[in-house]
Amino acid sequence: MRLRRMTLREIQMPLVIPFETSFGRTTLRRILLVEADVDGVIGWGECVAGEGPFYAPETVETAWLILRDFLWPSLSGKEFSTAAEVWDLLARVRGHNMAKASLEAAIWDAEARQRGVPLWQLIGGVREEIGCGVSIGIKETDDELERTVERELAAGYQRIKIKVKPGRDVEPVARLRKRFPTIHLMVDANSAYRQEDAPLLQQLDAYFLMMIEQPLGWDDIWSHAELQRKLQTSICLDECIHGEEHARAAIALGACRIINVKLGRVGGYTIARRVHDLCQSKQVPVWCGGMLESGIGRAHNIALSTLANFSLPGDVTASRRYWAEDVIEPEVTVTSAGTIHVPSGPGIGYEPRLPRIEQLAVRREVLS
Ligand code: NPQ
Ligand code: MG
Repeated sequence: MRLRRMTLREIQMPLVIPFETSFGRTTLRRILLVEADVDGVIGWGECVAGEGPFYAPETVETAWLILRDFLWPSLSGKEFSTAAEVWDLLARVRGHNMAKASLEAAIWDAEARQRGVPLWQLIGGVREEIGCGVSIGIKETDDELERTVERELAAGYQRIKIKVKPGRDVEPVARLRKRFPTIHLMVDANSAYRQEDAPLLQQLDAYFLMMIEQPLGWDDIWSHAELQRKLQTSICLDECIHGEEHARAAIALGACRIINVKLGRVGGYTIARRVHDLCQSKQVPVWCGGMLESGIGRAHNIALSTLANFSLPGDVTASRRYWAEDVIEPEVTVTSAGTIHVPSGPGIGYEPRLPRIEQLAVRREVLS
């Protein structure tokens, strides 16, 4: 196999409702799509880097530059026998996992299409239906939050995650727990707290949360280990886990009991599978995180979620929770049981709508 051509496009899509986290508010997503031509077969990937370096260091601009100036030259003209070899070919570039993942995932899609098999089967997935949870942004009032949770539960979603930040934490959780005593509930702080906040975070132990996601520094595994010793509630790490080494360190140190896996954050399927396998061997459950993806990234998240140890519902939801109109056909839909049926077609199993993508594109570049 050889990468013959790589087409980068930036599309811009307005969210149906703004999404607020402890690091900021997003209303418009700038999304970098990668189209890879592998021996004449087209595969698609999505770069999940943000508009600014506030969740992670990469941005749409840095990813574009790295893809064009460093990843394309690392792959073009190179022969490989499977997408599983792509990670090693890109390894000379340090970091920039979101850029790497977008290209690697596109090549996995192309390989699956070339073989005529669903990508989820090619990566070793074991289930044809995945469980779904929702991630709810920070709301101005508890009333608004409560109404939103009510609506998502009515839609069938299996667990509710709310974003928290200092000043919007214990009270909203207490209120939700009172109103919904038995739901699967969790919080995500996106690194908004410090070690000194341990007493405040300990108050959350009273509400039987499934987990507290990434309360402390985005790259600080050690402090999470100290905090986990003081908490009954399980810590789940997101931002801290950039690869297998981080997962191994975090588990060994007792910094978390659950790990959120995102393709972009760990650099693609090869490392996502290594993190998955390691966690499975240590009996640490994983689940698939979300990055407000278009249908392309969403489809990849669905494929990833079919691996055996993705035993908790992920942040993988229906297209229409985010977009008025998605860029894939069909759109992603969720059953009333809060599940997604994994598609059986080749590759990611959804068809990119090229005319729609071109219409949304504000920038493109073809490398060949
Ligand atoms: C998380 N996602 O699990 C992330 C955070 C996040 C669905 O909760 C632009 C780019 C906007 C990256 C919003 C969810 C984003 C973003 C949220 C990442 O922590
Ligand atoms: Mg998170």
